[in-house]
Amino acid sequence: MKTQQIIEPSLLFAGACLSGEKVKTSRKTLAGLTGIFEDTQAYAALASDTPVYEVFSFLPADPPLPGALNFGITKLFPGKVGREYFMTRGHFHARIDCGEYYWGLEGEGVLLLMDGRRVTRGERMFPGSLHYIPGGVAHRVANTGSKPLAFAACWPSDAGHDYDAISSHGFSARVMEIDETLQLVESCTE
Ligand code: S6P
Ligand code: ZN
Repeated sequence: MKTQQIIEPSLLFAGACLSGEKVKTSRKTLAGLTGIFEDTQAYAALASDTPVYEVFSFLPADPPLPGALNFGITKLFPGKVGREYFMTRGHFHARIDCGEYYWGLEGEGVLLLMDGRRVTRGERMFPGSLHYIPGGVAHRVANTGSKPLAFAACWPSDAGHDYDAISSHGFSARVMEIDETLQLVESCTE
């Protein structure tokens, strides 16, 4: 009888933590989010080194390969700039046909989804929520709770990121606290 050794996995995904030798970490502070929040005075009054989010990702194909899948966990801290909740930068995929899955692990928030005609909708995120993001749809997450919001993501390795369209025009709606209530407010600036 021929036997083989059963090996340990090279990645661990426990709770909201991703670990493994090849996991990369990136961190975003307020300094890296210039121009995305509506209230520029409130933004300027906050410490620029305030942590906003961390991304732990496993990118199996370097360079990217059609068919290969990336996996990542984003941990988005609670906070607000003026009345607007801390959020990710947001992006379209450079390869516009590439979709993505997001799913909620910890905390609560809102996933903003904006299509190519700049129509934006918001989906509630919570532990166990699952979100399919079709190709051609920009995505951004806001933490609307008082604890860190963690979500996992899986996307094609060759999707790429297009941040320029969002840097120039933003999303057409913002996740804000108005009169102590969570609101999705349509922007009139873009
Ligand atoms: C990648 C995926 C996520 C985000 C992360 C940070 O396609 O959507 O891993 O990169 O949530 O958001 P952003 O908009 O700063 O890349
Ligand atoms: Zn994406």
